[in-house]
Amino acid sequence: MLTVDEATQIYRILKQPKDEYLSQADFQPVLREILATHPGLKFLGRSPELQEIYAETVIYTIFYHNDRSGNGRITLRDLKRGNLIDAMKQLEEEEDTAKVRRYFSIKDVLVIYSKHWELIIDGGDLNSLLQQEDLMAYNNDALSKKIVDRIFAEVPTKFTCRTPGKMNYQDFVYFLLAEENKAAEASIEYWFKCLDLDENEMVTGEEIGYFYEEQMHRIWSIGYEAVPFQDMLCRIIDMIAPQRQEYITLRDFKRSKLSVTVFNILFNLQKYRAAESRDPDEAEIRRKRRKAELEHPDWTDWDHFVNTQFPVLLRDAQFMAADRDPDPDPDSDSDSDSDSDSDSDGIISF
Ligand SMILES: [Ca+2]
Repeated sequence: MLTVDEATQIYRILKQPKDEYLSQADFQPVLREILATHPGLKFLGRSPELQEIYAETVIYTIFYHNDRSGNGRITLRDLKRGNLIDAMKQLEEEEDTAKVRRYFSIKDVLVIYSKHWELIIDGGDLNSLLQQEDLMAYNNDALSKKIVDRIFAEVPTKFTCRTPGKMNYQDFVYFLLAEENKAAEASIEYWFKCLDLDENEMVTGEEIGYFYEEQMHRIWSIGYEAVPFQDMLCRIIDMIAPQRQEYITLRDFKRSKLSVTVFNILFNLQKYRAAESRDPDEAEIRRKRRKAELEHPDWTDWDHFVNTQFPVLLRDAQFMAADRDPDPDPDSDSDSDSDSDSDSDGIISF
């Protein structure tokens, strides 16, 4: 009998016999096994809540990148096309999940979860829902209303949340990966759908104008000079260099190295400002980013995001722990292990 390739073997083991795809539920046993056995996740054993956050977040991240039809199913073809199998193999050999980077990094999970938690007024948990106003507040009101309207109209992805007008944790994870990992294939598709108002698979000057109009007002409102629309349209066409001058296709966006810049120009005020500002603080952030890019040429936007946000998260977690318990009782039975690393201690307290 001929031996089958690795992807096919894993696919057959994980899927339900009657199905020709993998569902999120098929990954639950995999995550349970990883949580029970992986040395880098041992410290999560003390917190069932964090174990659940880890499993859910990893599964959503896997589906964001690999469920290419957006119907909650990963086919064998999707699995062969993506990099999930490689990441699973790497996870087996690597004690530090952060080194695997894709899908399974505990750092990624904690950054994602903390971003969700930050947006919920009065704190929340995995089951807390977000509404449109909450998402508008993301990253200091970075996004335009028009783009958030498109997200809540469920144009780029159908929400799995059953409460109308609300976004659940999975829907938020999809948004965050699209926003902070804009160059990923799934993200370019996400934003392309948002921009393509009439869903004819082309983004025209008129559609660009619809989004840029609001952005121009926002740029003015913070005291910056906004590039007039026609000039900006020419710049965008130059940056994307589409096959046809009249419109931009998904393929044009995927081929261009400047799609992320264009998306930020059209609907993200903070990222637009960060790129354009002469403010010394912004210049310092850009300098640090360039340094990190030289040191880690293989990092994606997502890796840069996680590595900037994680230290902030640890610092905040430590503040919060100190605030909650300003005078810890020295007689109390502390369960802190001397063998756990400092990162894990910080994480546990958040
Ligand atoms: Ca269109």
